[in-house]
Amino acid sequence: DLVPVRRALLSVSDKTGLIEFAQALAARGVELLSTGGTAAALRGAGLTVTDVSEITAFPEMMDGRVKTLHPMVHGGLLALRDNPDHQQAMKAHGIDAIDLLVVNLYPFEATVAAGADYATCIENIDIGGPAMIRAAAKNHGFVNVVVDVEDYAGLLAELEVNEGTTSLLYRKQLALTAYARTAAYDAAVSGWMADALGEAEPRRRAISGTLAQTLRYGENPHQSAAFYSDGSTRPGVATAEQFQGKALSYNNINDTDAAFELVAEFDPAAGPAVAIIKHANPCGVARGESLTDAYQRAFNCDQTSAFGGIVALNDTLDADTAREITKIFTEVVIAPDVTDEAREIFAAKKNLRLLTTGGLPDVTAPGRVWRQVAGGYLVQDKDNGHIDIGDLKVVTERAPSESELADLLFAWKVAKHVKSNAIVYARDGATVGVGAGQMSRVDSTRIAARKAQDMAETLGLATSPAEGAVVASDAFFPFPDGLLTAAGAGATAVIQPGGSMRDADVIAAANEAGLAMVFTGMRHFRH
Ligand code: 93A
Repeated sequence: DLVPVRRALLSVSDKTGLIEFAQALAARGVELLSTGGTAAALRGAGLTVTDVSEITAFPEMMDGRVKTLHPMVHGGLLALRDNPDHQQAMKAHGIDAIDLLVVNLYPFEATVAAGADYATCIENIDIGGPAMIRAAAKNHGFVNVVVDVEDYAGLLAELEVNEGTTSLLYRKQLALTAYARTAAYDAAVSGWMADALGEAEPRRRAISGTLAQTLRYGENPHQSAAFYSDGSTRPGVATAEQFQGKALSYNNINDTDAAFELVAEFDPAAGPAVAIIKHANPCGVARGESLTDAYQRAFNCDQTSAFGGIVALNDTLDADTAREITKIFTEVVIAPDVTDEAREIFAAKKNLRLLTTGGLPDVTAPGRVWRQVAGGYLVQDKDNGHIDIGDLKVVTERAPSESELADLLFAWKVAKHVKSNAIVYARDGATVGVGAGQMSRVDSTRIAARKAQDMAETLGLATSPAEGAVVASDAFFPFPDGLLTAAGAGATAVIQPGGSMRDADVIAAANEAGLAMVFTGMRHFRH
């Protein structure tokens, strides 16, 4: 299955590394064909090149829209070398085989990212490039296709090892990369068109991405897994820079995402905040006087669960906080930035992964989320719902105090990131009990109260921190029971969407218990 590389077509927009690569091919006696700009660059470096327009006997025309779309090119890429009919057709039409295609596409994604106007974006949709890539990839039995500057060295190494030929396995790997590239390219075009149309509905969006990382395994060791990037430049786990520690696992990536998306709810201009995540749910979230203080308060919420957790910070990781974090085993720390001193402190902990993102994402920005079900995908807008004080409706006789209000809004932001049914007790800008993922709301309420009691025992507090705390519920209380459980644990104020058929009963129960309660009118289910 070794096939010699004798004739190559090079047509690249990104000319990085082109000359050295083409020189190495020429040194192997490979004949070079090329399109306008690429040919000019190669000639400029003293290489001998045949213009594609010479082979097609057509000039490049219509602003370059038609340059390689021709049977002399596509026949050379698609002909089966071992098929007599194909060989006969090549002979009859004077088509020579092309063994290597090197293409990188018009920079459509970069053009869009630079904010170019509509017509410029349209002109940057490459047609001939993807057509050639797909043709060469289809014919990987005989043809090599390179779509990434990063793969130049690999191809030269393959030619070196195999004395001017390539193996079928290698060509298959190139073809796989090639189709991933054209799929991502078309997804980018489709996504841009959806934005340009103001397409609110997500259903027209293509689901695609480029392979970012092959993972050791999935949620469990018997599941294989990979991480795909959707090309977004938004700060987050997909775009973060990793400083140390082994590669992230599937669960790490999922948990790190949950941690960072949660902490991004807290604008660093309003003060430091820290979230600690276990199994995609927060086991402690807090604001603080300093980042260290916020970390300690988040940690105190549930010291047991925080062991082996994922820590997200809304501001630059400093030395004091780094020192505090390294006191227990932590899997991953993600922050917008890190000081040199903090990095040094972390360097001593070889297994701790440190990620920086360069900033926080805008949690109110629109986005879409996908979930796979058997036989299809569910697509929805990202939950970027946001509540301000002005949106709250006081429904009880007693209105919340100023400090209760601040805690209610804090707890509400946290509850948005807790799996339903979510119940969050909070006090002085820190969670003191989280009930997550239960099938009944009253169970989540009981668990959250129990966690607050555990916190009191761990820290040696005289009373449960749920006493005098506020409570957030991600969806309405269908009956007074959950609310009464919270009141029984000592909560003084409640935030919830409202909208239950029994709202009147729940409000009456709140009044009787002396609770202040506000309705948000917005629900935050998270499944
Ligand atoms: O406008 S195109 O879609 N029409 C074509 O026939 C065609 N063939 C190659 N763009 C086409 N290309 C692209 O031109 C390649 O994908 C590559 O990105 C670029 C290289 O042009 P040049 O060699 O003139 O710099």
